[in-house]
Amino acid sequence: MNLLIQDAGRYYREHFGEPTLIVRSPGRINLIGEHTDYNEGFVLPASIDNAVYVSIGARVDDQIQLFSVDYKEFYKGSSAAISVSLQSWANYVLAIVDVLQKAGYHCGGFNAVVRGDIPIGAGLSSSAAVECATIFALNELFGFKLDRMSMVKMAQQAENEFIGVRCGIMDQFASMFGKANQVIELDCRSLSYNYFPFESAEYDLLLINSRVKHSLADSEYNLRRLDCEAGVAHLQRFYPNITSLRDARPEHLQQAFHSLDEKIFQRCLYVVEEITRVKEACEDLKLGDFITFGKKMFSTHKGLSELYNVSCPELDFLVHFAAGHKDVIGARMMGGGFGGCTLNLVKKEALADFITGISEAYLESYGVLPEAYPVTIDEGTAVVRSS
Ligand code: GAF
Repeated sequence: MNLLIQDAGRYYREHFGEPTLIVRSPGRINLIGEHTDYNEGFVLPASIDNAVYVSIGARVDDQIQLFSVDYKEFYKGSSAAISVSLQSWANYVLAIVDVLQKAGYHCGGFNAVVRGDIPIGAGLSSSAAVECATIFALNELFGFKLDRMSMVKMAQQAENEFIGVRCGIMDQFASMFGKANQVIELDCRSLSYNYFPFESAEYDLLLINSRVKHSLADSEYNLRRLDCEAGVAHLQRFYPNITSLRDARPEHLQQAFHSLDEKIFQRCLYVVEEITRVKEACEDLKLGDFITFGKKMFSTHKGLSELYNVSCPELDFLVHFAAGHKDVIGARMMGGGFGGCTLNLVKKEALADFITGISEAYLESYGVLPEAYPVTIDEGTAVVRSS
């Protein structure tokens, strides 16, 4: 059995007795479509084999008692009085209890143990995984009968309101709806989606962790959202039918540009171009045209770095190195930005050589050895053990 499931069960037994169930929720990658989700665009995520495990059981009182195996810390509080904790890891569980209760789903007391192997701050959505595991586990434990999409929306709301990050829906959606070996093309406006296999005999996906820890709660993420909203408000003066950047074309931006702030224009241009790029990139992948797809990854990085300004020197260095390697056909920063991982599309037989080369170069420039994780696309949120 998976060692992390064992840990989640073992620590639960040590502190609380026998758990009722253990839920697994994965982290995610996103092949293309960055900062498009909250602009009602398209994204192409997939759930991965790194995950969070939550073992859980009900209590007779209204207490919430949590133990984090990774932080080696307890949290104790009452489900009747949820407030933000100084223990940041616990807040992702509390955020879910808060959103459930505000929606009328009463949570009794419960014990839970949290264990995971998603690198924190690496842009792989460890926080969304904790939220999804918690809401899935509480839904089972207290019989709320919520469907997956409702849980995704509530987990996003928990992140927006309790944690204070105005994230889009992608991360919680990917963690909840992922399928082994499948990527998900999600329309963030209609929330319609379809799966298709990511299959290549020639290329592998590889994550390189810059080990620069990003924090989405840092105001920059929320500021980008405000910039997009300012752009839409401005465009609406010329084009009343534009309700989000999904509706805008580069020509609209050019037309409105004479009176639009340069920075806002650049932010909007990136988003508008990226939304189109995702649609085209999905077609490339469906046709098995990895070379064209890879070129789009580089274009996305350029836009994120130069127009949307969410990269950092370390991520730019990693992408630049990848671009100069003959067996890497695509690379870009991934996720919210300001640190975390790059995603690389690399010839299978060149993986080892690329990892050695990029590690040595990065170490020499930044004094830090980056981490390399070959990507395995795995199942989304599920109960992995019940009593
Ligand atoms: C973070 C957010 F949580 C997502 O909603 C998404 O906006 C992403 O950054 C950028 O594409 O992961």
